[in-house]
Amino acid sequence: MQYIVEQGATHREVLEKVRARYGDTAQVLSHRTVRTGGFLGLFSREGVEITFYVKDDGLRESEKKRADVEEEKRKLLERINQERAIQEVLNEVRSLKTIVEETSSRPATADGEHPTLAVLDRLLEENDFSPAYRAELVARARSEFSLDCLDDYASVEQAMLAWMGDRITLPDEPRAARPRVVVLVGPTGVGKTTTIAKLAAIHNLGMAGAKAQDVRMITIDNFRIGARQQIETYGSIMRVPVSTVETAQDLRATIAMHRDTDLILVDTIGKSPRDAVRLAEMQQILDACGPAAEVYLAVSATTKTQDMLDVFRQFEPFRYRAVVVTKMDETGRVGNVLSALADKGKPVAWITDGQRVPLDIERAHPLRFLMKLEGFAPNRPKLEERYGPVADRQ
Ligand SMILES: Nc1nc2c(ncn2[C@@H]2O[C@H](COP(=O)(O)OP(=O)(O)O)[C@@H](O)[C@H]2O)c(=O)[nH]1
Ligand SMILES: [Mg+2]
Repeated sequence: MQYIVEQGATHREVLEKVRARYGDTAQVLSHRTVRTGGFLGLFSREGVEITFYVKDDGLRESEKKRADVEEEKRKLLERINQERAIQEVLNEVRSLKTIVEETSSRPATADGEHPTLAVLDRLLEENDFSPAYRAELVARARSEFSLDCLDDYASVEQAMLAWMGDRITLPDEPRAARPRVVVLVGPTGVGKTTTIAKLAAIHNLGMAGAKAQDVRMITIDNFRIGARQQIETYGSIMRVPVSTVETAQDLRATIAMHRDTDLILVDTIGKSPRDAVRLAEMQQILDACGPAAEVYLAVSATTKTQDMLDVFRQFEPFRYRAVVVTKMDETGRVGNVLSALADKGKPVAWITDGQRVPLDIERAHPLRFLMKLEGFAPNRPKLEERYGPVADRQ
C-alpha cells in the first residue's frame, strides 16, 4: 500500500486528478483545507489537500498502464520511423525512376537519337550513303533493338552490316544463249572499254570462275580518236578478235555473222543519255544486239551519291540487268554505290579495282563492299558464313 497526497483548488479537482492517474484503486484517507500558491505568504488561495492510499495492484495497474502507454508510444515512434524510412525509400525510388525516365527519354544526342544509332548514322554519312538509305537502316535498328540492346554497339553494328550485305544482290545466272551477247553502257570514262577487255580475257582464258570460251569484242566507240586503237591493242595482246562497227545495222550484221561465237562483248559510246538523240541512237544499238542481250551498267565507285542515283535513273530506259562497279581502288567510300543499288533494286555483277588488264576484275561479293566501309569493323568469318567466302585481293 502507498499513500499519496495531492492538493488542488477544490475537492473535486483533486479527486479527478488522482483517479485519472490511479483509477478506482485510490481511496480517500483524509482531507484538509490548506492555502495553496502565493508568494512569501501573500496572495495564496484556499484549497484542499487529500491523502489517498493506493493498493499495490492498483499501483501495478497504473504502472502497467503507464508502461502500456510507453509501449504504445514506442510502437508509434517505431511506426513513424518505419514510415519515415519507407517514405525515404519511396522518395529514393521516385528519384531513381525520374533518373531512369529522364535517361531513356532524355535526348542522348541533340536530335534525341540513341548514341549507338547516332554514331552509326554518322558513319553511314561519312561513307556516302544516301539520306534515304541511312534513315531506313537507322529506323530498322530502332525498331528491332530494345534500348538495352542498343547499348551493345558491336552487335548493332554487325546487324547493320548484315542488313547492308543483304541489300547487295548478285544477278542470276544468265539464260543460256549462243552467242551470249553482253553490252556495257555507262557514262564516259568510267572504264567500259577497259572492263570489256578484262571480261574478254577472263572468259577467253577461263579465269574467275568462267570457263574458257570463244570470245569476240565489238566496239562502236569509234568516234573518239584512239578509242578503236585502245580496244584493238587489247585484242591483239589477248588474242581476242575485235570488230569495229559504225551503225546499228552494222552491229546487227556483225553479231549475225559471228553467231557461232560463245560470247560477244559489245563496248559502247559513253555519251550522256540526257541527250535525246544519243538516247535514241543507243536504243537502236541495244535493239541490234537482240532481245537476249544482257545489258550491264558500268558506274565508277568514285561518283558522288546523288550523281550515282542520277546515272542509275538516266540509264533506266536501257533496262540493264545488273551493274559493274569500276574504280573501286580509287575510293574508300562505297555508300554511294550501295545506296544506288538498293534504291534501284539492281544486282551487282562485277567489280573492277585497277587498270591492270585482266587482273583487276572480280565477281561482285557483298563482303568486298562491306570490308571497304570506313569506321566499321565487319566480322569477316560471320559475314562469310552468310555470304560465302571471299578471296583476298592482291
Ligand atoms: N583506277 C582504275 N582505273 C580504271 C579502272 N577501270 C578503268 N580505269 C581507267 O579509267 C580510264 C578510262 O577507261 P576507259 O575504259 O577508256 O573508259 P570508257 O570511256 O568508259 O571506255 C582509263 O585510264 C582506265 O585505265 C579501274 O578499275 N580502276
Ligand atoms: Mg571506251
